[in-house]
Amino acid sequence: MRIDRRADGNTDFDRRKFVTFSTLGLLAPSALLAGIKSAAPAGAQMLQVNGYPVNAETPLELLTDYLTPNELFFVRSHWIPRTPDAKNFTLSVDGGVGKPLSLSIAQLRKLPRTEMTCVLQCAGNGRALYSPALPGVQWNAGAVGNARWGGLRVKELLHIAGLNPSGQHLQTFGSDSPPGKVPPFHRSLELEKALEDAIVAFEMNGQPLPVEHGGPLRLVVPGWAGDHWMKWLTRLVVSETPQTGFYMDTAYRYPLGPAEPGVSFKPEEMRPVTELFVKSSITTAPSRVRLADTARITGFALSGAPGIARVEVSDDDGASWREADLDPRSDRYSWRLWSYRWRPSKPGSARLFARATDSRGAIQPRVAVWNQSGYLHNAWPSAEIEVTS
Ligand SMILES: Nc1nc2c(c(=O)[nH]1)N[C@H]1C(S)=C(S)[C@@H](COP(=O)(O)O)O[C@H]1N2
Ligand SMILES: [Mo]
Repeated sequence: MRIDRRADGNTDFDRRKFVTFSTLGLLAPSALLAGIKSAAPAGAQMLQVNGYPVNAETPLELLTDYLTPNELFFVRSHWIPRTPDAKNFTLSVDGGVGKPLSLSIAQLRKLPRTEMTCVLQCAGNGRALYSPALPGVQWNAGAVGNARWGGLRVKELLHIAGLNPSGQHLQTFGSDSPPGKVPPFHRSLELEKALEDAIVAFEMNGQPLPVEHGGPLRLVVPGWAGDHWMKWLTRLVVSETPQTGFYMDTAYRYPLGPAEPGVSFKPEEMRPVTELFVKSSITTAPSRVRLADTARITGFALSGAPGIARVEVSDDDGASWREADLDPRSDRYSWRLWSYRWRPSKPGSARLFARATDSRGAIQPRVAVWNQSGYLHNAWPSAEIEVTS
């Protein structure tokens, strides 16, 4: 991805360059296409959902690798990032700590390292699939990816800083600044979760964290929706209170009670979106198969629970289910690839549904629970296959 380096040393996306990027020489310059490079299949491209800032999802048929290539990984940025040079960059840790810290990437790299493979999914992934339609970025099912994140445990960092016992929340700040009076994307999460397994990551799939994914440093919050994964992370503040502001008090909240179109909830009748809901997606399925043959269907499954127990496929509208094969590769909170060989029993058009069950026994529902912000869509995916004789 091409980055425009400004004279003031700030790194900025140049949208025109970004959307017409083409190392493969295969992509027609178009304001609606964001190209990709190297690791991705020739001709592959991402779908830019809107023009400003950059929100690009990955077509499902490209999400077939255990690790999603960095260049294909969906991008969700509220504002054009303004990140300091990695050279001048520091992460500060302050608030309820005995010894406030200010650390460069080189210093962070010298501390005990950790790596973790986990899934990153936008809370709004699948919003476009809700009916009635909802405002917000119209994601289909591709605002999700699975990567190996390298960095340092938040727990380690806070141990070095000397955590005060009164801390309850970790406030997180990124360096992107919105235009005019628009509220900044500042967030916090419970300190308990941050200490459990969050990491500050400077690597993604063995490469320095790309700037569009928050480089030089971002938060990784395993099992939780993407809005907690602060990009261009510059400051962590231990606090007794959560962060306030639009992105905490109004956005990224999920209704406590049953939601339906026309019923709206006040912020206090909602709770923050945290853990992902159990979900499978179908990435490949043939559109036709001969009656005498079998059809191979593949996909991935994920959850906010640590692990997927099973994925099943039904060809009779959910009346009966058969287990798909799970790929052996997995990590706590990674996605799980699956595949299924379907043997048709009669000619005509068939619809196959998939559903996942996680390690806590939660089963993916047929219909996603509608909510006014269109978060955490997880209805059964389906594929239509024409059986010919
Ligand atoms: N500083 C900052 N961090 C951010 C965002 C942002 O706009 N600014 N977007 C968040 C949202 S809503 C998501 S889904 C993820 C997307 O991460 P990605 O672009 O690497 O896929 O980053 C999160 N972190
Ligand atoms: Mo998101």
